[in-house]
Amino acid sequence: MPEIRIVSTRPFPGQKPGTSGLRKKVAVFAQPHYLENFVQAVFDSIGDIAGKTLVVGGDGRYHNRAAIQTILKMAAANGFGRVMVGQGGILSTPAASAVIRKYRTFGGIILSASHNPGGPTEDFGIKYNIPAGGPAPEAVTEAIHARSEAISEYRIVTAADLDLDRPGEQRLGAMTVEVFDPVADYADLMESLFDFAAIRAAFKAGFRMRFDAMHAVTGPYAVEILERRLGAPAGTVMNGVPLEDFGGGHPDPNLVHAHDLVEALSGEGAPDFGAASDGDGDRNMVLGRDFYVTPSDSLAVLAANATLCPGYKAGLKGIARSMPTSAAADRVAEKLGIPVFETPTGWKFFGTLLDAGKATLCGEESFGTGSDHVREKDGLWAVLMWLNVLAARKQSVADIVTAHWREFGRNIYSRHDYEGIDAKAADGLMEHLRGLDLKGKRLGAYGVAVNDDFAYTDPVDGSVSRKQGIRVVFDDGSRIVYRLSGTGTEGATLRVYIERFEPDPARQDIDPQAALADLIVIARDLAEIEARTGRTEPTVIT
Ligand code: G16
Repeated sequence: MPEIRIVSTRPFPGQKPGTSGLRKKVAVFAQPHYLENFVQAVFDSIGDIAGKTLVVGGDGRYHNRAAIQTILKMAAANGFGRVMVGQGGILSTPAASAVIRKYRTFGGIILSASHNPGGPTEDFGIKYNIPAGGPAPEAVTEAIHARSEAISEYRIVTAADLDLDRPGEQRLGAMTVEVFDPVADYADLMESLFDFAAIRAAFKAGFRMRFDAMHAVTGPYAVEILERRLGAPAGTVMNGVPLEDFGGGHPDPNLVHAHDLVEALSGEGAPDFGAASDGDGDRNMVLGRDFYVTPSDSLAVLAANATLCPGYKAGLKGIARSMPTSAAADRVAEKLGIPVFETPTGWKFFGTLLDAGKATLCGEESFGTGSDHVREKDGLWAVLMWLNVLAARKQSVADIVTAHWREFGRNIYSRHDYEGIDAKAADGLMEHLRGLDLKGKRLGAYGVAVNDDFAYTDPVDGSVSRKQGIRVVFDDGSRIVYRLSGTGTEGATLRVYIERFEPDPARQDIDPQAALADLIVIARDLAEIEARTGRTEPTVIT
């Protein structure tokens, strides 16, 4: 039996999970006791773990394997009965959620900093997902944080590292470690939801796509599902080999960072469909030939077409979207006669709605779409749902989205990010906005109908979350929303979300930056962005 060591430690300040877990630079995580303290705080906060099963895996970024070895040794010392580890330490976030649920485990630990870059000088992250498969709700993350501030010791066994590449069972003291295929269960789940025969037939008939895995975790999943099970030609998956530094790129599927894909999808002769996913496989970006689908529109289009997919034939119970996400999905919900829920940013807020059967589809403007099949957003799921819809409707992406606007109207939408700004300046800017009282006032051509800091009461468990973003909603339904990102590791990122509804088909085919120009100026002036941050332009526009 390996020896269980009880190691004295002292709290590290700031082990507070953000929008999705604890994200810091690798050097922070790699310092002695840092990861150990956080993992012990998790184990101390989640109830009786004796003999239970835990799922562990990550997006394969630098430090993934070292962190997994530590977590395994701590899990054994803390009394877990079994740990299921994705082979090679790999497990996409949605696949982890699927496995946690399928095998009725006591939750899982996912190692990822999502779309943030990886490598020795870049980012790392860790989060605990509950037995339902979703990110821990705020009550749990707050308990973990509180525990991390009071911690004085952690438990770990002294043992040799385990072989994470050899499938099957190994022993670590009284605990069993099972190394399993990270792709198979997930691929089976996808096959149960979508019309693989129709998609296969479309590929056979010449339909072409590119999937950019961005050298992140979805490579092996996409090759198995798209190229092997659906018969797409080899080479459909680009950048399919997961690398510890994602090939030096940002594994962030947006128009800036997935530029290879954007290029591949432009011009005559380009493929019919393009998609990309992020570091840990939960985000997605969808493109047609020379056509970008905003995540907000993607949610609305998928909701309107969901019954074309076998897994959603019975219809949707409801739709949930985060507050800054455009109201495009609300118009679909209205037509379908189903409820729509507006939650704070963060997938964790969808969990109670999905568990209670109140919502079937969820989406966020931050390139997140998903359903009640797991409790995380799911990049490849969204890609497959689009493929199913395209195979069933036999129209182009552009035609489907344009027809959607004609039917429902278009919520013209854009997000402007100011990345890496001074944290104090960012806080000052938000405080300035909080101090404004704009209701009833006029800004340019717009009268202000609502001006508040968004607060949310969960309709299932009654929990309240405040300070979730400053809203300026105008009489005609146009909006400006401001929030600070909760996922960055350097300085602060200000996000400004701008939206206007356009019911007139003759005015819908327009560049969003042009259509929103007056609101963009109002948004910059109101927040005094240039004076407070020194920035004249956003770093990323999506
Ligand atoms: C995480 C959360 C999402 C959230 C996103 C953006 O995504 O899971 O629910 O919308 O962060 O958060 P922020 O605007 O605070 O940066 P991911 O893909 O980073 O895990």
